Amino acid sequence: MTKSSDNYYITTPIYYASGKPHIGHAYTTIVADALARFYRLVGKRVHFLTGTDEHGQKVVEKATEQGITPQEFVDALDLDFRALWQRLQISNDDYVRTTQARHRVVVQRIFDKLYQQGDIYKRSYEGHYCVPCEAFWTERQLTDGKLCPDCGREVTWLSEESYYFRASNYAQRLIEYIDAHPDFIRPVTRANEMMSNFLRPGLQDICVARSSLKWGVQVPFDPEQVVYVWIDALSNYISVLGYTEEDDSLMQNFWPADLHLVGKEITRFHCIIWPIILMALDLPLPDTVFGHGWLLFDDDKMSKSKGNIIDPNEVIDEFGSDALRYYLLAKVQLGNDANYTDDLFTLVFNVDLANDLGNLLSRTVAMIERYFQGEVHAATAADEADQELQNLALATPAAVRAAMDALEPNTALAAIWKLVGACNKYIDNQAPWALQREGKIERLQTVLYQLSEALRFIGVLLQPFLPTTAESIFTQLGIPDHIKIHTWDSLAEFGLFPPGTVVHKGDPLFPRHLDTPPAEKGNTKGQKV
Ligand code: ME8
Repeated sequence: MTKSSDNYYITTPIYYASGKPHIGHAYTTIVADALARFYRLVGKRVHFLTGTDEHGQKVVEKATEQGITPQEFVDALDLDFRALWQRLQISNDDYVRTTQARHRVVVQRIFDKLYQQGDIYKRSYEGHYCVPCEAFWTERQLTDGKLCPDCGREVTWLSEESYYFRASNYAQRLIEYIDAHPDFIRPVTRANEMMSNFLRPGLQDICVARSSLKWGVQVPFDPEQVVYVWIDALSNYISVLGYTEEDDSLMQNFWPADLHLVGKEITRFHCIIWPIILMALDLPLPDTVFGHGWLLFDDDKMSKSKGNIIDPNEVIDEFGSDALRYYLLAKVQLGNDANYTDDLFTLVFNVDLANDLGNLLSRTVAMIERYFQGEVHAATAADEADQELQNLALATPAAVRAAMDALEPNTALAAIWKLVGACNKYIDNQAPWALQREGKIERLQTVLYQLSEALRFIGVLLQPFLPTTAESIFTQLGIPDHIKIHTWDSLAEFGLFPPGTVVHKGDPLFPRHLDTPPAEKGNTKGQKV
């Protein structure tokens, strides 16, 4: 069986369960969620995976500091991650933890198979090692001859007997693969980086098991050794699909993945180590690995090891989950770095969400209540302005689809906001209050019908991005669930909104924030902690 193009498999990195989730983790997961929801909306069968990476030295150290076992430590963090995903309405279909038995057995089988076929061998090794990043570096890669090129901390010298993967055997095949598959590594700048920094200079064999580690998956034929982080972590993408299990229907249906969405700092692992493991296992490679940019704070990367972290829970407490989703989806271009500041967040909240979208819904619903006791009446003859609004609404789904296919959620939201803007302009130009004053009731009914229908389009289109808001739009418009006009297919026609529907004004979607940004009120959100 080969994977159907109707099936879509998307993954986030599995996040280290060594510290609380921060806004960087939220960013990747929200983007993946918007894509997963979008492809479900257009009718694909989606498998969306996220999870936590729970092994490694850092976990042992942190657990020891707290006087608890590594398992207790990761169990507590797992709850934090899951709680955040729930608050952010993340619609993952599965959640993997590398401490789960289903994952461990697959890692062991993979390790065993690669050893049996000669891709993994044992030798002793000495090298520069960065404990926080859990990575070995060559002399050449170090900054100033002693610092980790990723986090800038001092490395230590480590010597031990370990298992190695013969990466060098696969380098040429991988170079040819990347050359032949321009969509495999995106954006293209990352593909160029991979080629010039790592592949063309020649691949060194990769350490895949360590005797100095105690917290991890045991090497099946050598209990002194533990599988080193990357083979363990990367295998999650297939361990959850039941690779090597008797029932491999998930594997058949969803592998290869359509998209591994990752931060740019781990592109290397996903575009070099993972593909060669897959080649060695004789499995197809994922369609795309996308290495997105970083959210920066004061132009510096937010990260647990640097301690300059923004807690997404605080942002949600203050502005709501959809506001955070909107900001990260609409104001960050996937692939580029972006600065996060409280001031910018508040501005975007007030302008795009409270003013543009929130007001559009509340004034439309308020006018229908004021002029027609809440009832939406049928439209009569459409004039040029009506036609223009209708044409834009009908063109927007294709624009959103093209943007999502191109992995540009910001462009998709810009297209939706163009429609929102056109609706607001339509209200200003049509001036329903004047139509009422002048007794032009039929025209008034038409204008309010056009707006209700355009808002239905906006509600449908917003579902993947702002799920709570989309639901509120449907509720306030009075669209009952059983009428199937919130589906993607229903956007093929403008005019499906049923006349006679009664709208219900609800709470404002986004109550305006007049406050000073939270950081200035003594709250630490957005400050280095
Ligand atoms: O690397 N901006 O886990 P991790 C944007 N366990 N995204 C950010 C970010 C920031 N400032 N900080 C983190 C690991 N991220 C491994 C992955 S996968 C088989 C194993 C996001 O907890 C981004 O997706 O350090 C980044 O790649 C990931 O979190 C790193 O999470």
